[in-house]
Amino acid sequence: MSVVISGTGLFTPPEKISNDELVACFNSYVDKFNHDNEQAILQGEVEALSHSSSAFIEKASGIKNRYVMSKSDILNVDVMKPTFVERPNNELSLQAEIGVAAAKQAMAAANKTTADIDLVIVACAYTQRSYPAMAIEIQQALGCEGWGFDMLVACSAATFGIINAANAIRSGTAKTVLVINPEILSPQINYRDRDSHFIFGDVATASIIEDESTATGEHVFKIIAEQPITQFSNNIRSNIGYMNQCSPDTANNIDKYFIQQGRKVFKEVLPMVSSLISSQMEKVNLDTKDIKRLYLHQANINMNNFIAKKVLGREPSADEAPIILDEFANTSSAGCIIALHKNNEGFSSGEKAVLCSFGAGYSACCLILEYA
Ligand code: CO8
Repeated sequence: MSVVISGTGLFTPPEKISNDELVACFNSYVDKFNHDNEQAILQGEVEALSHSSSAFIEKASGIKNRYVMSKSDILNVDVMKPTFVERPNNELSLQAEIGVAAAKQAMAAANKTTADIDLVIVACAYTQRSYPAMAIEIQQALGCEGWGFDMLVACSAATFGIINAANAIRSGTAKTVLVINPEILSPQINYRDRDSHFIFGDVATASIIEDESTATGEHVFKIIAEQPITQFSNNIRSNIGYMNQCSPDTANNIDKYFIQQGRKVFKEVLPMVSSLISSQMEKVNLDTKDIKRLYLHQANINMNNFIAKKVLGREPSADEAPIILDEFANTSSAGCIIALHKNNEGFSSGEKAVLCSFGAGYSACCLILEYA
């Protein structure tokens, strides 16, 4: 049996924020903070804040823009977070809504109807609530039978989700699986933190996973090798969670937002990912010249160029290691799926690609794909 990815979908949020817009708001906040704390700063009791810069953001990360589900209050210096009207229980949740939009595209690309789907996996960095599962809400919204569950593995959720889907197909508990990555990340960003205010955007992606014998999509990728790995690290962490309300003194501290030691992550994750990809290529006897394209997790352009150079043994071209960071920013688990979705043309049967995620946990996952 060969399991394939037979279709993908991408939901792009309605609003976008350029680096210049984000930096203008951040710098207004900094000026206000420094003005309001002028005396304390002069007396050395409070540290003055520094401006952010679009040039730094683009050079350090490759990010020029990000899409968000709710823009206006992110750029309101008195709020600096997205605001959403809470929906009643009888309305589709926001996260389910964007998941459904991406799922419909993936099903159309794979020539599948809701009657074909017998497992829905929602795999992402955060779910809007713990239960009922987002996957079960989406299953009902689409009208699918079978079963569904949610799983969280931060930036590696999509690839871990695809592996879970493949294993369900191999074990016979499902035939055609919808893996959805509705990443609403803007609520977890500390927009008052210069080091991280620019990193993330919102998006949703989806993939159809099935046995090769039933696949009729235009672009079908066979999974010929796969390996997830994890290794505990506090270098990317958020302490947000359902128990926060039980510790009211610390419930709103900044550790409840996304926090990372970016340099350490860079240094520790690079060798982990390079050796993971090499080991999977070895498993199926592939050489650097055999890889046509690398669909890498999209956190940082310099990181991706480094990994692609290591895997290919030369500077990667834009076609060999597509970057979507400039338009979408870091979209956690969805990043490598966006790269695949937007760059699935130009393959001949038998050509190989690498789909690889890496991120918080640490977690990483490499799939070697063969164009069917
Ligand atoms: N504007 C101007 N200057 C700045 C800014 C800014 N916005 N930010 C920092 N600087 C300054 C710093 O203060 C520093 O100054 P100095 O040298 O005087 O100390 C200088 O610029 C350099 O700072 P850094 O060393 O931090 O800059 P880097 O070149 O390392 O770039 C990055 C920072 C872009 C964060 C980079 O380290 C990076 O991308 N690292 C890898 C991160 C990564 O891969 N993370 C994993 C992905 S996250 C993930 O897994 C998802 C988690 C779950 C989702 C969460 C949703 C919210």
